[in-house]
Amino acid sequence: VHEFWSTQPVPKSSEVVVADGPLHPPLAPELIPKVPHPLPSGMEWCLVDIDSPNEMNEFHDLLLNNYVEDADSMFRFNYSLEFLRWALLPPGFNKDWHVGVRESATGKLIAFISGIPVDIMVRDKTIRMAEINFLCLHKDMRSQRMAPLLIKEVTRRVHLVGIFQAVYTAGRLLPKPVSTCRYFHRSLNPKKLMDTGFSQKLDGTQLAKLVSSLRLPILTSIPGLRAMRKGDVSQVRKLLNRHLKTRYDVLPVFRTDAEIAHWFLPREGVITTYVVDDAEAPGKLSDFISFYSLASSVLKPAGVARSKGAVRKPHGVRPQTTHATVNAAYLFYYGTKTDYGVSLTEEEKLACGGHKKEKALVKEKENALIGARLTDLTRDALILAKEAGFDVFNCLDMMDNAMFTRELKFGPGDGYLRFYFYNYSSRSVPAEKIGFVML
Ligand code: EN5
Repeated sequence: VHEFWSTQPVPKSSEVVVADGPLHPPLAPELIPKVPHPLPSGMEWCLVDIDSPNEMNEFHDLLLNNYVEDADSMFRFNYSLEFLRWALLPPGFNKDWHVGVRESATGKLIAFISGIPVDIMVRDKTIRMAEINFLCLHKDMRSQRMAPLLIKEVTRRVHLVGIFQAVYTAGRLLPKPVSTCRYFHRSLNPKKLMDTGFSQKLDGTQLAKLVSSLRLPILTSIPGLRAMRKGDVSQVRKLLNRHLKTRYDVLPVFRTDAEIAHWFLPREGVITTYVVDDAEAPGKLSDFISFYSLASSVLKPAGVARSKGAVRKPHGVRPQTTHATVNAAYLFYYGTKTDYGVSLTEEEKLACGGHKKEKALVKEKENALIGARLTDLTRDALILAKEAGFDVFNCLDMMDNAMFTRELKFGPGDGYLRFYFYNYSSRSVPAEKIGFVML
């Protein structure tokens, strides 16, 4: 069934993985081709120079018209130019991993795939990987078996620097996910979400009820919450690495302050990070939370007639304003120290009667504290996102997110995100143990 994937080092769909490890060992240099895989005639490989405004416009355009859509083709991701620069130029990036395909006759960019380097910890092992993203084929080039060529070519370029594992995500089911996460959405602008078909149609009374149930405080609640700045970088690094390592089974390792500065220092319209600067110890951070900005183009506004007379407006419903995009904030990483030094009272210890039970009770207390803190942090993030004009706040059921989604009125979406490794077979990981966010 999988003409391509059955030839690749990934687990079969039917397989139940019981031990972790590479599917093949590192390749000897002489086994790695030194020149690109051939393309069908009339097409050629190119690099997309992320620093070239012209080439970036071409790349942006390709994604704008041809990248990922929801299952009903109502929305398409609309990554901004500044976002793409942020995503593709982290410290240690490799320009050879920004791979394009052009039509020889016209020079038109018709396909793209990218990788960036990342250290991923899978349970107790840390593995240097390529993080593959933005695989995109022009709609006119679909079903020509081009995606396998792009994947093989980026794989070759990753092999050339001595990296033999990769991580990627897709909405689709391929062989074989290490984890499946579901999208959750929290409306900030219910009227616009309804008008664009992002959320369910409601009548006036129902909408009024919904709007009032979704009302948020005007002001954030956590004392000392402020935008992250340069001087916070090394504390955020420690807070984040420790949070990820203590809570999850699959996580990135942030090795340098430069990486943290890149991924977290606020960039207008791209990434927002807030830290909690403790009032009792000014300058000592206790928590942080971040979200990135990713709009979706509205492809088929719900209830708006596209051609004259095609749809009759229901009686009493005024013509709807059309919206070109839905502006979404996506939860990125967070970290908190609230669980530091949780211990049991003498009373609790006595009631436990056993080391194992004591450990379980400590975990339980930590979870309760973390859950309450993350709820407060994320509620403040919702307030900030609404204030900044976002229409919806999205997250997955990964990390500790299930601890606050219900209370903060997130609801499940119709989309899933599956996590995959290339040349690494891993036992499956429950969504709440995934600590790695892909853009
Ligand atoms: C590259 N790394 O399906 C791969 N989005 O739920 C990326 N649904 O927005 C792959 N269909 O549920 C990404 N509204 C895969 C995801 C592709 C995009 C996608 C889904 C995620 C989505 C929306 C719109 C559905 C439109 C019809 C959705 C319901 C919102 C409602 C708000 C209030 C609370 C309940 C849910």
